[in-house]
Amino acid sequence: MEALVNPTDYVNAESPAPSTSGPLPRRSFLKMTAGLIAGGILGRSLPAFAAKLIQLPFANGSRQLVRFPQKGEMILLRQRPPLLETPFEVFDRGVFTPNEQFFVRWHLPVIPTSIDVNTFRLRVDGHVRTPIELSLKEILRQPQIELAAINQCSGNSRGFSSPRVPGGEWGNGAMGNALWTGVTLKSILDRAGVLPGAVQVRFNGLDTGQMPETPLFMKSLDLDHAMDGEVMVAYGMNGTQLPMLNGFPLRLIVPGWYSTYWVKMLSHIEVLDKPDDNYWMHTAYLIPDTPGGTMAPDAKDVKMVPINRLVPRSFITNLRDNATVRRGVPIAVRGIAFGGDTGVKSVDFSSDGGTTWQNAALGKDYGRYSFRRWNATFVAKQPGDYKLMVKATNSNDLAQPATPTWNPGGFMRNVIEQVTVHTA
Ligand SMILES: Nc1nc2c(c(=O)[nH]1)N[C@H]1C(S)=C(S)[C@@H](COP(=O)(O)O)O[C@H]1N2
Ligand SMILES: [Mo]
Repeated sequence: MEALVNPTDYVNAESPAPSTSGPLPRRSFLKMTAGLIAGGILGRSLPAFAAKLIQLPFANGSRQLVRFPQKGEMILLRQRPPLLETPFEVFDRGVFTPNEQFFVRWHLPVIPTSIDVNTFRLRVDGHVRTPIELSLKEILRQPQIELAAINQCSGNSRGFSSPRVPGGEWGNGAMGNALWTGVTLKSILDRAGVLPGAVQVRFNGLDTGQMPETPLFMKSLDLDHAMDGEVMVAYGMNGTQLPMLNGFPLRLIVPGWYSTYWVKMLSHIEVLDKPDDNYWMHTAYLIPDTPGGTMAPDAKDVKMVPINRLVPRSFITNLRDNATVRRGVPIAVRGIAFGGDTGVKSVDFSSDGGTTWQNAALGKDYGRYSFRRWNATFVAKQPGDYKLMVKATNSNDLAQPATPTWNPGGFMRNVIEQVTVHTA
């Protein structure tokens, strides 16, 4: 299988922030995409396996490091459909996650290996005045918007779930932050004209099952949400086109919501006049209707609702569990935080297992849906172990919980993280 694009077209792994400020050059975008027609990305041959192994910090956490087309080194969770996790050290390099190490998650095995950018159409129909089919060129001509937002899988960190639950055992790398460029979903819906009586909008991509009876991966948003002017149809990611595995040529961006709604290779938008009861809305991706989506593992008859808004999280990125630190000198600790469906209000750091907390300094604000850097220092005065903890509080005063979330899907983990270091 040939390489599809020149890897240098993509954001350098070491670069701290995407290169755009101002509109993406539309002409060069289409020129670049034209180059994608030639090759396939998930062709017959499997990606070459590196022998490298890493260990995620839970049972069954042994993983291979692999490379897929348009991707750098990633942690392999599953081959087909691909589930690739971002190696955690990537999050220490900056608040934007490079495209080539942005995590990948698909549900259905048949994913197009090439897209013809000239014939591709986004169809908008259902409960609308005029069903339409938009070419990429037409979408690129619309007013462009840009937004930093975190794409986090509902099941990020599921591998830590205790008791264990079925599902992909991700470490903490099924998340990423990017600068997304595209158009508002509202502007596209307005072109078709939503009719009175519409209640939801459903999204579908180009991926399918092996058998025709496999339900398509479709997700829906309430009409008000879809029309809020923030939900976006994106064609740019960190200043360049989306990698195929992250949804080229178009994907939905639902700022502040779990990425199950961020439909990739978006090809069909359908306005519904009744609530969507398809499998992926009605049966899968449900959480307990409780604060934080948590419940007792043995609880019965818990009311379940579709997963929705992100909750705050924060991580230490420059010190690993078991790291050695020097005694008697200030030690710089840094990491990333996010507020979820709103911004970060504060980040607190503890070097004594949560007995005392200090306010961490916050880095540049790229908007409320973005990762935000934080940093703090501490001095290890006595020899021994130091349990470092970090806790984010968002601007709705929602803070990370001290005890882990549990639910049968292994969704929404956001417990206060800890890293134990010891003096030399
Ligand atoms: N078409 C399509 N879109 C999809 C999915 C999918 O299986 N098919 N999975 C969703 C889920 S559950 C996640 S976590 C994100 C992953 O986005 P990424 O692969 O760009 O990181 O895509 C979402 N959009
Ligand atoms: Mo997901």
